[in-house]
Amino acid sequence: MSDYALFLGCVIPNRYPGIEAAMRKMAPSLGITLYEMDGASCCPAPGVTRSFDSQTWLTLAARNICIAEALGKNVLTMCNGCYASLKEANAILKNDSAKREAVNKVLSEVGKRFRGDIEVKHIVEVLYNEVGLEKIKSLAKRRLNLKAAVHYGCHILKPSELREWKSHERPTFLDELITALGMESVSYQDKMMCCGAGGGVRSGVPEVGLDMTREKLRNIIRTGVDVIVNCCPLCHLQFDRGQVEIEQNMGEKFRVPILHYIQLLGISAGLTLDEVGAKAHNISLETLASRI
Ligand code: 9S8
Ligand code: 9S8
Ligand code: COM
Repeated sequence: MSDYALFLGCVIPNRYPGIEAAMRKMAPSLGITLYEMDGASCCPAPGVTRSFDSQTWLTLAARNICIAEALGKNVLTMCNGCYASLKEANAILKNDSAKREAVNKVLSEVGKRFRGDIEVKHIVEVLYNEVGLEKIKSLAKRRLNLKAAVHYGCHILKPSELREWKSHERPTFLDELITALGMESVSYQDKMMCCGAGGGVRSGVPEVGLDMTREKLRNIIRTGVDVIVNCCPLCHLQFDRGQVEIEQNMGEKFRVPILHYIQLLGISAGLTLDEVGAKAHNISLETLASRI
């Protein structure tokens, strides 16, 4: 049994509550007990806040980490961006006493102090390294006759010195998690390319972001997949909502269903499309209904 403090971030509770629902419903069978991080804020988003003011970024991230420290639990996140902020801030604060003291001076005003005694983990990391592929296979009750295109996203892989994956250029962990469910994971051109949303691009220069998303979608669609699987709610948003935006603004229609891996695992273990939050998706999951 592993205990984790669940860090939701912003996009999951506000846009895709089904990702949280799938996580909570799957936790018992994964041997995970979740604890609530009351009072947690935005992580804050690494590619945005950190780029503007790294001191503010570090302090806000430290405040969130303190909530998990008070629970005495490691942090579990389902978002690449939240993983990046909290994992990197945690490493900086553990190793740099001057930065730690500066942050703690501010945190003392709200009665908090960074101690440095917990770890930050991504759900995919926990599934691959701790739960393990054999256990995942045993949970896959439904045989999903689906072909998937995996999108890793940037922050789950880089910076490589703070990520323990075997390869950061040609990773396979997410593909292996897919094939463990009896599905096929295809290779496609520029698989490791950014979705187009990160670093504030989705908000600041949406046409640039959508141009990148369209390129990825074109490369993916050529392989004839049924679904795009991600492990980051911002990538999820960019591919899901982005398809509607591309159709409206660029006149190109794709309509490929998008699933976060924890939703896919949930469906494979017997959850309904409704239970993993299908209604919140812009691109209907109905095409999957007949295949599962
Ligand atoms: S929180 Fe606020 S904007 Fe976001 S989802 Fe993930 S990155 Fe952290
Ligand atoms: S890719 Fe590039 S920066 Fe990031 S992780 Fe999630 S959003 Fe999509
Ligand atoms: C991407 C997060 S997951 S951010 O937009 O780069 O901050």
